[in-house]
Amino acid sequence: MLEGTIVSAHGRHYLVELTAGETLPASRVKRSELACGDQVLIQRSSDTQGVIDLIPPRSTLLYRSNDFRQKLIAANVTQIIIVVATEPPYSDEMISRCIVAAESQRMKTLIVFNKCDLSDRIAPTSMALVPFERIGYPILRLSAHTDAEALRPYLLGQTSVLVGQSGMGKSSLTNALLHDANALTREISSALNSGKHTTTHATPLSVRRPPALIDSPGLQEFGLRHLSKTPSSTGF
Ligand SMILES: Nc1nc2c(ncn2[C@@H]2O[C@H](COP(=O)(O)OP(=O)(O)O)[C@@H](O)[C@H]2O)c(=O)[nH]1
Ligand SMILES: [Mg+2]
Repeated sequence: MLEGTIVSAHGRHYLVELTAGETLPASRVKRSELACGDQVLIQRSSDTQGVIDLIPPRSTLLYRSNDFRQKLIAANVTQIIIVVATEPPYSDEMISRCIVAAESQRMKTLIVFNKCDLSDRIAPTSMALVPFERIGYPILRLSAHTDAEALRPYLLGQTSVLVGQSGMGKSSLTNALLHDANALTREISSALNSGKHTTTHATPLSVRRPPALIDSPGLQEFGLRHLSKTPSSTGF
């Protein structure tokens, strides 16, 4: 039995990074869903394929849900990084929902205000973020194109997931901070897309440590059906 971490999830097909550093495509026999960041035990079924056998308990699980289904975003993360930008327009409600999801799992929250190189657009976005800053959520202003490194100190000692709407710059930040991210993206595509399974949704991409950083597909909505409004279950 080998130990590993799920670094990519496509339906029931996963890519697992083994403790020795090798990545292995793997499937899951049972129906339960797994997420990027899950620590698993895996059995090799061939030189190039594994079967996930056991998922030890998760310390945190970030997911969204509506009346019909739930969608896992990341497991075992300690910090949620909400990415917004000068453009395209973003939704305040989405930020609030991400914060609620993070608080319910007792995760740290950081808001990254990206694309600050587009200086003529900074002012209105800054104003819109003031309420979040006032209630205590740190806001880091940067540009993934010119100073993504500003984010690196915040990643130290944390396992982080980047969340936010599509187009905000999550993948740009990931690529800028993780040198092998592009290579790993290609590796994941070829490992998971070969064969009969076609990709039906974007891949959450988690990349080799350090820093432990998980990219995620753009959110259109963040349903919180699984949380009740009472203080005890949300942690507020
Ligand atoms: N000007 C500018 N454009 C950016 C920056 N970061 C990302 N972009 C652009 O925004 C678009 C969406 O970026 P992407 O990383 O794919 O966003 P994602 O959907 O959140 O992963 C791309 O065209 C990027 O080149 C930035 O810091 N400045
Ligand atoms: Mg992306």
